[in-house]
Order: sequence, then structure tokens, then C-alpha cells
Amino acid sequence: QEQIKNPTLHFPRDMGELVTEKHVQYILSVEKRKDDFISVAMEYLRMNGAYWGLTTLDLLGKLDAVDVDEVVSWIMKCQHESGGFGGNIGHDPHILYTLSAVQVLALFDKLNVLDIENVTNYIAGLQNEDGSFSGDEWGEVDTRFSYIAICCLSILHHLNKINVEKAVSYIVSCKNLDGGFGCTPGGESHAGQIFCCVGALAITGSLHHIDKDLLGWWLCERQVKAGGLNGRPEKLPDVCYSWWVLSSLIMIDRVHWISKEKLVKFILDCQDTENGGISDRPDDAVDVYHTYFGVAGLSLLEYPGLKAIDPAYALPVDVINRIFFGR
Ligand code: GRG
Ligand code: ZN
Repeated sequence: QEQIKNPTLHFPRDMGELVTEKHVQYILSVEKRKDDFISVAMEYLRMNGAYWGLTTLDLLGKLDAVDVDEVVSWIMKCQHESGGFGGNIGHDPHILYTLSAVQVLALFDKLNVLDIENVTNYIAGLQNEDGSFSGDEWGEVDTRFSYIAICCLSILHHLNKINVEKAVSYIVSCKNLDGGFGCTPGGESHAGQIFCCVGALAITGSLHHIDKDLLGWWLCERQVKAGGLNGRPEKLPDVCYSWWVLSSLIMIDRVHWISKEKLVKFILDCQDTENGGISDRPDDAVDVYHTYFGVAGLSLLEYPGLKAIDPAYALPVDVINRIFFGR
């Protein structure tokens, strides 16, 4: 049987293939369709949606299909005087949207439009006495926000504005006996939360706090018979865990504990091969979120023709190299 050459992976022709051009058209059509029902219902997520859609385009090698100035000027209109960004123009700032705004500007090599002091002061101001982070002025605490703060400040070269040692010890206090992490101390292990904690520990050079074999075991047990990954025991597989679980396995160097071939097949089976886009499970409706995580997962799996993505920063490796090595 004909195989595409790859030193570690075999992609049999009958596995189906990534319909790249259809996905590009799908993302571009969603970006334009701003006032249909779903877009209105999801309006508060527009900044995250921009990150998912534009990162997907970049991984597919088609970022040049969008108008950079239009995107950058819209992003800057979403910034609040506090330095944080809202999900859309006129919305309250939140750390979630602030990371997406910074990530999109990084994709376009436009971080220079930012008032870095203002943005980094906003993020640093969300750190609490115990080292944890709140998501906004209302105070909800979650390890998601620890990851976001650390990722964002690292991209902006301002990790020194927070107490990194306390931030790390708070994350470690959310570690469970099964090797995983929850959203607050004692919270149940969940793959999304594990990505956040492992990512934050990776960025701060603190992975020694993780029992890699124990966590690797929990993570590789997320692969179900059909090849997809779930987010917790007994749950259904979902394409987005191809990101949350797989990136974590890569960061702790245990990715060889799952079947990459079976996972590739599961993701490809979730494509709408006619109209583009990827869904959470085969035959469900597609959305930009799962399209991003499907393509990002395939990138982590070294699927041919895709840009490589960094498992900790969730940005293309060439963007990360530009930020940290100036090339
Ligand atoms: C830059 C990639 C990136 C992320 C930014 C927001 C964030 C940081 C991370 C979110 C991590 C997280 C908690 C992801 C999980 C999302 C999800 C699918 C939740 C659903 O969980 P359940 O348990 O659903 O309700 P299932 O049925 O899948 O268990
Ligand atoms: Zn999902």
C-alpha cells in the first residue's frame, strides 16, 4: 500500500486526507459572516474566534488571505483603558481575550502596536496573594488564568512583573493524586486544566514538579477504541482533546504512549469534506473551535503539509522563534 514518507508515522491512502482548501474557505466564510444567528450568539467570543480562525489559517499556510490592517485595527478597538482586552468592541476586559489579542498580534508580527507596559500591568494586577490569578476584576480564580497570565507575559518578555515562584506553587497545589490537575486545589483532574498547568510549568521551566509517568498514564488512557481522546474517564471522545491531551503528552515527553495513527484517522473522520470545517465527533456540525483544534492536533502529529505548532504557547513554531530568537 502506498504510504506518505514520514520517519515515525504512516498515513495509508485509505485513511482519507485533510481537505485543506475546503477548511480555508470555511474559515474565511465564518470570518465574513458577522451577523447571522450563531455569530450574534457567539459575539462575546469574537476575540477567541479570531485566534482560533487565524491560527488555523496560518497552520494551513494561508494567513495572507486576510487583511492584516483590518484585523489589527479591530483588535485595538477592543482594548480597555485598563490595558486588558474585551471579546469585542465595547465589551469588558478579561484575561481570556487579552491572551487571544496578544496571540493574534504575534501571528501578524504586530506586537509593536501594543503599549506593553499597559497590557502587562493589567495582567500582573490580576495575581492574588496566594500566587493564583483572577480572570478579571470580578475575581473568579482558575488555573486557566494562571496559564494565560504566564503565557501572555512570556510572549511579551515581562514575566518579571509577577511572582513566578508563587504562581508555580499555586499550580502545584492544584495537582491531584492521579497526577493530573484541576481548576483550583482539590478540583477534579480534567484534560483542559492539565494543558494549562503543564503549559505554565513548561514555560516557567518547572516541569520537575510533574510525575511524568503518572500523568502520562492518566493522559494516554484518554484514547478510546475509535482513536479519539476524551477529557476525563468515561466521557466521549472529542476533537478538541486532540489539543488538550496531546500537547500535554508532548510537553512531558510521553506522546509515544498513544496511537498517533488512530488519532489522525479520528480527526480526519470529523471533517466536513464537502463544505469544510471539523466537528467534535464524526457526523456532528462543524465549528471554528473544533476546526482549529483538529488542525492544531494534526500539526502536533506531524501531518504532512502543516506548519508546526508549539505545544506550550499554542502558536506556530516560526512565530515563537521570531519572538524569542528574533528569526
Ligand atoms: C491558547 C489553547 C489556548 C488556550 C487558552 C482558555 C484556556 C487557555 C484553556 C481552557 C482549558 C479547558 C478547561 C478546556 C476544556 C474545554 C472543554 C471541552 C470543556 C468541556 O468539559 P466537560 O467536562 O465536557 O463539560 P466533556 O464531555 O468533554 O468531558
Ligand atoms: Zn470539544
